[in-house]
Amino acid sequence: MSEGVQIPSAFTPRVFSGIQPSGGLTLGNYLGAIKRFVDMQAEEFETIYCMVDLHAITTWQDPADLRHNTRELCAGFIASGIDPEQSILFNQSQVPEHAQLGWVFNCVARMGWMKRMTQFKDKAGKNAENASLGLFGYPALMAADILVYHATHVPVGEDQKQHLELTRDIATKFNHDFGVDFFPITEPVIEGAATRVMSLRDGSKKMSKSDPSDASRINMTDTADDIAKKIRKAKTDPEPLPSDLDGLAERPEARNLVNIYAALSDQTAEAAMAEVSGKQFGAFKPMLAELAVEKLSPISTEMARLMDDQAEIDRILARGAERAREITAPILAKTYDIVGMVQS
Ligand code: AQP
Repeated sequence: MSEGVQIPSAFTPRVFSGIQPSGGLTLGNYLGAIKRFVDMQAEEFETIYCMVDLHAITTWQDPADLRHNTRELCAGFIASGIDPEQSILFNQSQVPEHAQLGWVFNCVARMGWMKRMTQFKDKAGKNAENASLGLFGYPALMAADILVYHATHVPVGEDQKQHLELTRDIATKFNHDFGVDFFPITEPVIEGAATRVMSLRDGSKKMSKSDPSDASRINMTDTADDIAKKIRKAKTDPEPLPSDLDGLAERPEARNLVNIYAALSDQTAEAAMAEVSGKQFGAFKPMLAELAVEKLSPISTEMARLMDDQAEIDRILARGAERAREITAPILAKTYDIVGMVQS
């Protein structure tokens, strides 16, 4: 069982999480989310993992790219260790109950709550008037993604914490408004040494698949040479690594590389720091590059192999959607009943 994970007793321990096919998978997605997805699959949870394509279109996606990225993401999940027999693996648009419950939650969530969401502000930037309505409503759909399974636990990176709090607020308000105890109050699972992997070019910015600079991120499909080059060129400072983590407090780029090293070597940041303290970046970066290549190359090789048989990926997604709907259809039907929709 992951550290600190509480199981609310009335609901089946069930994990849901998703990733947007809005680009290729990054090291941030892998360390912040997918590694945890794999750990939780090995524990006593039902695990449900989704390619959230309805979320992806909240910003412009070229249709051919979206199709490719969805299949590649599915390959990335499997290559990283998600077993499509053990877990339910599918893309969101094939399970209509996500969008249907999302509409109900649009009517539960309050404008004031949504306006406080920092990710909307970050993603909409200075041109918020021109952002899609979907981008603004994104967190209500995310609450539906989770609660349409009565999921009890959601492994995510640090950036999703506020959306998880909103999911809890929506569940609480729904239960209160209708006098029921129908939706669980979901626990976020934000664990590991790299819950927020930062850009390799700017330690104040999250590593992101849609960052215009490819040098800012490590893609899960990067070659060994690309990975080594990007780490070699990663922004750092001239000082050697300090003796403890406190010494990294004002050095975000150095802290980021140490966190990545820790997460890739399955250590705490403290243990990794003890191993690398005093090293110059000239010595530390090759160590990190070697470790990253050792851990990521088998995944990218397997992704490429899986992408050779896209019909098989589509079969996995269709089967996953069918299994998902066995859970979502009765939960949506009960929600409609609670709300007072006549279903004849
Ligand atoms: N840099 C990161 N560090 C740790 N975790 C991260 N995650 C994303 N980036 C990092 C986690 O990955 C999961 C899926 O995220 P997502 O793709 O659905 O959305 P996102 O957080 O908006 O990711 P990106 O890469 O920044 O996508 P774009 O560029 O399209 O907006 C989540 O659990 C997230 O926390």
